[in-house]
Amino acid sequence: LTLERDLAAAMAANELQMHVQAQVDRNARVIGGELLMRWPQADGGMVPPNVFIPVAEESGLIVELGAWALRQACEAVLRLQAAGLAMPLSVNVSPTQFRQHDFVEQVQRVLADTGAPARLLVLEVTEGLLIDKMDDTIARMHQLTEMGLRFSIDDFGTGYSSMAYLKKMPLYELKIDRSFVMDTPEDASSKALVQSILAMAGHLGLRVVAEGVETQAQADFLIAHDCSSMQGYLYARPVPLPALIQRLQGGT
Ligand code: G
Ligand code: G
Ligand code: MN
Ligand code: NA
Repeated sequence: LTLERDLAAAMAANELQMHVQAQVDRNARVIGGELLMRWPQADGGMVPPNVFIPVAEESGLIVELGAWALRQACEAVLRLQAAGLAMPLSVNVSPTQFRQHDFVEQVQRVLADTGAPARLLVLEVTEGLLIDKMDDTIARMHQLTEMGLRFSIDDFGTGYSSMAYLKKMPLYELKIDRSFVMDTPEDASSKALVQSILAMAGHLGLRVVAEGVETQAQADFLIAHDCSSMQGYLYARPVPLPALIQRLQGGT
């Protein structure tokens, strides 16, 4: 309850931040990024999102927080574009946010308000979105896709849903969960899972982002199996947007 109250206060005081973690291609060139929310504390620490996002989900604060995140994403896209670095950015959309009756209108409004191009926004959703009202969810995804937005399945392989949804949903990309990437290339079953996901995505014409890439051996394995892009500490940590722009412009 204290956390919930503090989060609401932090949001009202404009204390939350969005960091961006670069995504790279097989040549380690930055081709996009994921926006990740940060809640800095007065003592210099951070409350991690895996602590406060669930609180926000339960209290309903996620609706306001998610709308803010979407606006931040549009503004980040525009700032990159203005710096001559146009590239798609991904933003996490929680199931509660996606299920708001006016979610499509919210997205329309923020695109109109900011002037951000829809084609540079990728919405990351999880398999949890498909637990109920799958037909409504898919219809809504089609509406957003027609507006130019693209969808990515986050934490792919960790949910309980049937893979039948892969045929029905208008998807752009899968993100291989860090828990699978972590144990490659040493662990035989992780290797087999990652290779299978990459092969399946290839057959379905989906891009794949591998998450949590920390070692060159992991990267080499992923590249050898045609993974389209990588995200992880090996390449970049989540940083404030100006730091990413500086890195890309300065070549540092
Ligand atoms: O940023 P990590 O850096 O710790 O993120 C942890 C978790 O929090 C991830 O599962 C991520 O998807 C989620 N998360 C981070 N930022 C956001 C956000 O803006 N919205 C939602 N819904 N989840 C987020
Ligand atoms: O939205 P999602 O669950 O995919 O959030 C990505 C999470 O993974 C964030 O918490 C981000 O800070 C974290 N992360 C990104 N790269 C790495 C990495 O290389 N190693 C580890 N351990 N975590 C990472
Ligand atoms: Mn994500
Ligand atoms: Na993930």
